[in-house]
Amino acid sequence: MTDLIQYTTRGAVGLITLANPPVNAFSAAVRAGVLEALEGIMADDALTAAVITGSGKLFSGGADIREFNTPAGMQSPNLPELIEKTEAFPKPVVAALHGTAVGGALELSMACHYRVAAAGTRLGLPEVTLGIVPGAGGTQRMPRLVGAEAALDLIVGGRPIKAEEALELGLIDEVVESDVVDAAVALAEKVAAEGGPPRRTSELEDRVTADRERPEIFEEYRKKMARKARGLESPYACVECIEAAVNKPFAEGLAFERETFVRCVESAQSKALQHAFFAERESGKVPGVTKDTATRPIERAAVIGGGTMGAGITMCFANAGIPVSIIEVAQDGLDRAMKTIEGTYAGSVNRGRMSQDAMDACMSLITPSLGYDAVADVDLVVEAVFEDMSLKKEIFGKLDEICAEGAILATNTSTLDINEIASSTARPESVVGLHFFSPANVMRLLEIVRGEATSPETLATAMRIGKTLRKQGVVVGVRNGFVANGMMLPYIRESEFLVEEGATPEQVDRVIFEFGFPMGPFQTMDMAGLDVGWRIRQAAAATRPESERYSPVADRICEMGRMGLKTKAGWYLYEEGSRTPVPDPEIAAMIEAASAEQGIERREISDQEILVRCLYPLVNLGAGMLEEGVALRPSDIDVIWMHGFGFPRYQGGPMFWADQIGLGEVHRVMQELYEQHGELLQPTALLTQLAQEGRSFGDWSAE
Ligand code: T1G
Repeated sequence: MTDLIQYTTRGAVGLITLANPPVNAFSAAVRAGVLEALEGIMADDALTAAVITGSGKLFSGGADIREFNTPAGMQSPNLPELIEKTEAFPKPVVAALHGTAVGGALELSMACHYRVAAAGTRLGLPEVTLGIVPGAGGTQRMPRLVGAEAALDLIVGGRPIKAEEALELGLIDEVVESDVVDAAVALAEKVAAEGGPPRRTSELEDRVTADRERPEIFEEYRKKMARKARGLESPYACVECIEAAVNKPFAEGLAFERETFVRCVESAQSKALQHAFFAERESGKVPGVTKDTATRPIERAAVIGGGTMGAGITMCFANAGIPVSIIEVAQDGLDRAMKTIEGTYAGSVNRGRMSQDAMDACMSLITPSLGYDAVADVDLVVEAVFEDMSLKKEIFGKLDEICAEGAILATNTSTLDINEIASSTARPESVVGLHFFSPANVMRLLEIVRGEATSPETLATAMRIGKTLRKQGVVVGVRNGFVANGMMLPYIRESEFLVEEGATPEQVDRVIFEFGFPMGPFQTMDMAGLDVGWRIRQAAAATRPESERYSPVADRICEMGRMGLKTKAGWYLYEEGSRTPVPDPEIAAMIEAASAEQGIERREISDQEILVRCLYPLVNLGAGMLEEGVALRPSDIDVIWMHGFGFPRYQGGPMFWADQIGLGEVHRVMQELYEQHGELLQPTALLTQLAQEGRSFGDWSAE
């Protein structure tokens, strides 16, 4: 037997323990080990039952995703075979669940005859998030245990539920506060003593028989899920499998599920979603920082600046249960900040997203403070004042004097040089960038900016606090705009050039929306506020080469006082209380005038050209950042764009998406654009090199 399975007996019960760290994934060896152990229990007349459990912090994270589309993934016994043999086992099999039991792990549990879970165990079928369907009977057994409607929520939603809710639904049989293995052994002995055939889930027909009378639930669910499932295939595949569970005999439903799983797991969407899964985890691996790198405990924090960002960042700490002071220099600013925070929480309570108690608990963790005394005993300060280097340096100088030794000083700057800010302190090794994205209490992306002097300990602490704040942290280097906003520049610039050349803002936005973004560039800019970009362009004006093409349209919109949604006018018009963008003939006329001024003859522009003009330069610049070392790996750039700007996850992020097209083609088009539109679109050396060598970003690494 493999050492990935531990086996022992408890009285007349054979106890099988999964021992495949870190998540007890059902690799080929684990599957073979479980089957071998079951066969041993079958052959031993002294044993009357079996219990399956997991070692470490969880039961199991399910099938081994790294084995997808590999021979190991299909190596017998594959998961469906193991699950079928478990359910057919002649002696009672009880699952003892703790921590997390998801995917194939929950599928195996549903094929066990009984399920006991420790309180708080998370149970779910997240396969839809990987672009597949549960492929080991989950879509057939779940409806038989909890009914089709609950099964739809669990399988199409893909989110785990706690054991207590699972018990109410009928998914499990017991929730225990005591030792879950002891409880499972006791239940196994009890069931064995009662005799009779084990309770097989596939034979439970009451729920599906009742659901067969209500075919409308599936159409109603398809309507309900449409917005969130936009562009996705696997949510609809999940619904079809659950429908099959209700309308077909078990064996036929299982066969339908299997062929649906095979179709999905080989799909481009699933490959992209699997890439996204591993990319998010890879981003936590940073040169010079290991699992053994010491980190500093962050028990108290402070935020400097009570503007939109400062208020949002303050909420991040409160939401994570960390006491936090928010500091402003004037009472009215502080009052405004607290009003913003209270209003945001109240909005969540009104929408039912948060309980009043939870809001009160968060508010109790937030201390408004005038002046800097509050930073004397905190472990981490995040500066979030507006983008002025001299002000930031003055603040960091003060923080350096007042903060305790070892406190980490972070800046939320989105464009300024961390190294220069650090130079205003005597502790540059404790200075790091924590670049949040607006709204900071919602957006998951956190760019962790590593300065030249930032110590591994400071960086490791920043990465850990990012996880504590439930952010998707990505470590980036120092560059104007770092990676996220830096790559936004060509995306926005080309979209503005396109409307001067003949497209309309609404056409560009439609193309990008249809590609899978939540909204296009013009609507995005209106939502974020046009003044942000305007200030950045004004700051950069002095250094912009005369020869460089520049679109004056955005500046002219700002000069009219149109700052986007917040002024009900920007690139679009907005009616009172509405966020729906309405094309404005005045802007269309202004764009046409700008085209004429610049001698640009407007032309019909295809959707494909719009897509390529907006996204290929973004990929090209990403390659440049890899060359510069500002981004550690292509998949980090994918994570940044998925979590920072809503790049559709089922496209895998810009670099993965470009790989699927082929860098030879991307380079060919970039070369054409360069010849047509000038040096801003020159292919970077890395893109050129990879294209010439027939390689992909996926097989490039900085080493
Ligand atoms: N397969 C392979 N590796 C996995 C894995 C999995 N299922 N889950 C996690 N890992 C790796 C992960 O890449 C990381 O690796 C390490 O384990 C720790 O992960 C037939 C076919 C279980 C809640 O979708 O949700 O079953 O970076 O940092 O925060 O229907 O991992 O250390 O090298 O996330 O403690 C369905 C995916 C599979 C669950 C634990 N299962 N995993 O969270 O650890 S498809 C999932 C998770 C399936 C059947 C189908 C989480 C976790 P490294 P981590 P964590």
